[in-house]
Amino acid sequence: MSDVEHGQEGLPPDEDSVAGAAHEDQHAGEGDHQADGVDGDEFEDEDDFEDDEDDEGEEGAPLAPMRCGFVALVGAPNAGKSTLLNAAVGSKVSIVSPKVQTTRSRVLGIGMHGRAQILFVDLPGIFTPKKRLERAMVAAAWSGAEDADLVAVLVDASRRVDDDTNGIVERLKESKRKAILILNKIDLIPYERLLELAARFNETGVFTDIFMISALTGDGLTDFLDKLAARLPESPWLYPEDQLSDMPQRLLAAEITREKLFLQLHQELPYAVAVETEAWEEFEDGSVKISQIVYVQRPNQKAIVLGKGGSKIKSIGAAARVELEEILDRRVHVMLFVKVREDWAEKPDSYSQWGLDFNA
Ligand SMILES: Nc1nc2c(ncn2[C@@H]2O[C@H](COP(=O)(O)OP(=O)(O)OP(=O)(O)O)[C@@H](O)[C@H]2O)c(=O)[nH]1
Ligand SMILES: [Mg+2]
Repeated sequence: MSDVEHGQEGLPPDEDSVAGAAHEDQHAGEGDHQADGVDGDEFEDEDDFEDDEDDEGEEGAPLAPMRCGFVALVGAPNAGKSTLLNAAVGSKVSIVSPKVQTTRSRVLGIGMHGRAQILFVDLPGIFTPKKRLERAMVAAAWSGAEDADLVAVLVDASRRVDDDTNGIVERLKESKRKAILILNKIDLIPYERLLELAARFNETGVFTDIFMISALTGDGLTDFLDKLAARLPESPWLYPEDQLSDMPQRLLAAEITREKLFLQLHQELPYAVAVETEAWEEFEDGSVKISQIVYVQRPNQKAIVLGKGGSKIKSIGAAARVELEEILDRRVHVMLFVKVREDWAEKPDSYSQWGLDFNA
């Protein structure tokens, strides 16, 4: 048996969640709060928008100016960048796993926060790369940081400050680039430890602000988003307000399957896989059939990914289907084919589809 197919058993979605609905909920909760608070002390010297008669709220009160800008999320692998992006957007846009180096390329997440459209740029973790793919990932992270209006450095506060994080701070310092520090995972540690960490990073002179949050529980998130929104340049929004990302659906679907591979495989295997959506067929009953190729690098890896009697790939496909049904809000069939392609990580076309630089 060379390939395994499955997914025909797809069930109708049992949840109403639509990708676009999350934003609407978020708006409902945050609109008032934004209008009277966000621009407070930090932008007193900006436009006197009370003079602008066109920019009035329903009761004649002036609306805060529209803001929009890119915020790059950088940090060592596993700091919680993708978790934060999803929490800020209010929907699953970027994949998350307990393993390092989950994110491989830039992922845009569009967060609406009152009158601000915060364009979060989730990036691969920054570490010392050895392989070609790793070099491309780290290069993408730094170029994402360079292109952004604001750089936010995420640190896993529950762990010892590692060399990767120190290296990031050092490079920002050398380039004289100011950044925002986010101490994440505060649900895991006592407050005293946070204060020590904050003092330590404050001494570097790189950070204009320090926030303490839990991307997982949402603790500290609203305050962080309020302050961040106020920092963005005045600008019309660049995307429709119900859009969550610029990622094509085929790529998102491939990423969801890759997340399930990361969650269900171990040791070096997650790093040996790549996923490509090969076909996307829509049916009259509203369902969609998504066919994907899971590339591995060696025949023995293929055997593990398939599992006994195809059980592993079946369970990976089922998990992907459940999540895709939730995201796409319709019935989904996922067909996975496992193929050995020894050199997928050495082929330029793999890199171009993820927006990575093959020669980084
Ligand atoms: N306890 C706790 N866990 C968190 C928090 N934020 C993220 N995590 C967990 O940390 C792990 C890594 O999260 P990711 O969001 O994938 O981290 P990342 O920085 O995007 O990692 P890479 O893409 O590999 O660079 C996952 O298991 C998350 O559930 C947090 O605030 N508290
Ligand atoms: Mg990530």
